[in-house]
Amino acid sequence: MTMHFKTIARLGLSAVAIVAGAGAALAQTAWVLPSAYPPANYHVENLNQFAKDVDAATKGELKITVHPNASLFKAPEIKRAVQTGQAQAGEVLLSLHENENPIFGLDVVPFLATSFEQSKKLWEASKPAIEQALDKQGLKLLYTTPWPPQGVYTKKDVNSVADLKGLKWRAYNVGTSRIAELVGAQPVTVQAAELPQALATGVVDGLMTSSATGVDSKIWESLTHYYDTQAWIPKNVIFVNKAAFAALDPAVQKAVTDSAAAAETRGWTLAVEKTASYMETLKKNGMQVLEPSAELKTGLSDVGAKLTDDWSKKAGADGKAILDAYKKM
Ligand code: PCA
Repeated sequence: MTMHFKTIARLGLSAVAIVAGAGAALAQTAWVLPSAYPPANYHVENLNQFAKDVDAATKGELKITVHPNASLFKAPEIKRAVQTGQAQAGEVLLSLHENENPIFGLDVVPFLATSFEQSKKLWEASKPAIEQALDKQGLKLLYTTPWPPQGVYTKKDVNSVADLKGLKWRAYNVGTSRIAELVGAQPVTVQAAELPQALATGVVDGLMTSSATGVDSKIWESLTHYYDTQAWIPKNVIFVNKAAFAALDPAVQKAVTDSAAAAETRGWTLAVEKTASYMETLKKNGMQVLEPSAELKTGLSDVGAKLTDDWSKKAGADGKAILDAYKKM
C-alpha cells in the first residue's frame, strides 16, 4: 500500500501512460479515485459504473481506478489529496468539511430536509454556492448522491433524549459531535471504515447514521435498536482536480461530465431503492426497527433547533439567502 501511495504521489497530475496499440501509440490517462466507503455500498457501486462509463465513452483513453473503503486515503484526507493532486478525483461526505465553509454542512442541519425530495431541493438551492466554493479550492464538482435518512442506533430502549445521556456516541462530523454534547453523550469520532471495529470493541454504543451504514457495518452484531428518526440526509460529492480535468481533450472532458450526470441520476434512484432494502436487511438480522416516540421526537427537534441556530450564525447572510431560496421551492 505504501508503495502504491508513493507511486501515485510521484505521478501526481501527469499520470499518463503510453500504451502501445496495434501499430499506433495511444495516449492513456490514468486517474485514481479514492472513496471512504465499502465496495458493496451503493455509492461505490455507482462510482464503479461511472468509471466504466467513462472508459467506454473514451474508448479506454481515460482509466479511472476507484479505491474504496479508505484504502488509499482516510475519509477526512481525500479532499486535500485531490486538491493537491495526489489523487485526480475523489468522493467525500461533504459535511466532513463544514469547518472550511459552513455551506458544506447545510445538508446535515437536522430536520431541514428529511425526505429525498426535500433533499434534492436543498441541493438545487445550495449547488451554485457549493460548486463555487469547491472551484475556489481547485476542485470541479462532478456529481452528488444522497445517503439514506439518519436514525439512532443503540443497544437499549430510547424513549427520550435523556436516554442518550452517557452513551459512547460515535460522531462522523461537526454536527454529530455537537449532538453528543447537547444530549450529554461522549463523542468519539470514527469514520465508516473503522466503525465495525469500534462497535465490536465497544468503543461506541450509540450513533446516528443511515440504514446503509448500519448494514455495511453489520451493526446487529453489537447493537439492537434502530429508531427511524429521519433527521437529515447527508450527501457525498464527487469531484476532480481542476488541473487534471483541464489537461484532458475536450471530447474526454465531455465523456466525464456526461457520465457524471448519468451517475447523479442513477445515484439518487439507487438511494431511494436501497433505503427500503437496507431497512429490511436490518430487520432480517434481528434489529428492532422502531418509530421514535413523541417525546424522543420533541427532544431531537429541540437539539435540531440548536444546530440550526449554530449553522445560521456561522453561515451569515449568504447562508440565510440559500435557506430562504430553499423554503420557497
Ligand atoms: N453513512 C456515513 C455518512 C452518513 C451515512 O449515512 C457514515 O456513517 O460515516
